[in-house]
Amino acid sequence: MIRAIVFDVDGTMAETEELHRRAFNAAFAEFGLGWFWDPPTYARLLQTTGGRERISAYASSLSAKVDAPPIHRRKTEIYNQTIRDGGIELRPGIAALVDRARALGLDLAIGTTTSRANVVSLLDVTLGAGSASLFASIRTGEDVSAKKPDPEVYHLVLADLGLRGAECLCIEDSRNGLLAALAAGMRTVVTPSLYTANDDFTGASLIVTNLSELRSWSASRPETSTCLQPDNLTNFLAGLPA
Ligand code: XBP
Ligand code: MG
Repeated sequence: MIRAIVFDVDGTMAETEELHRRAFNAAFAEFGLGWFWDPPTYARLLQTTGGRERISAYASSLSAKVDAPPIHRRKTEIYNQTIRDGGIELRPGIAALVDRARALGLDLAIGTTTSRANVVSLLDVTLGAGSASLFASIRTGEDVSAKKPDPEVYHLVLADLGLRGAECLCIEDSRNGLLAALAAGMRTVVTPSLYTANDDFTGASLIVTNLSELRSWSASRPETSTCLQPDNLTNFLAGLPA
């Protein structure tokens, strides 16, 4: 029985990575580092999850010494301002899934590598001011000692919800996120994003271009739904708004 939907944020709820990338570059310019992460470089660097860790890993690769926390704090400020200025929207099907889950009385939760302020800003400007309160648990990179693919963030979410992984459906966009979700025992639907399209999603219950495909997938291929059984998930997906 599915009792909760657990969302990743970056790349899953919204295509945020380009905004993260630009915020990193803006912070680097302010700190006079002379660094610039173009999209191919950023795609490679995303293998290091967590912005602070990404800065440190990049500095190490250049044999450079930097103090990553203040640079990352400034990056987070810039990113938040960008989000709050608008111009970001949820990926297709996310709002419908949130509505449907609420209508069915399922819990909603978030497990993300990014910081809480970034999550709250995104939810405020997309689902509405204060909409973080719709989520029974929001756990972030600030709560963990090891970031995805380590399952720590999802274990915290499950403890908050008082549920087992088998009672939750996770929505992820990246291999590192998928590995974290699977290690926490959750079946996982993957919606590849701009920066993760070439990842290996072995182990996913389902891979869809975006979540608005869930309903038609469920209706058109009932025989393949067995990978998501036994529970109420098939009916849940079939009942999503068109
Ligand atoms: C994606 C990430 C994040 C963002 C930047 O995480 O790796 O680190 O790129 O986040 P997820 P911060 O797998 O949870 O989608 O700079 O705020 O750490
Ligand atoms: Mg992600």
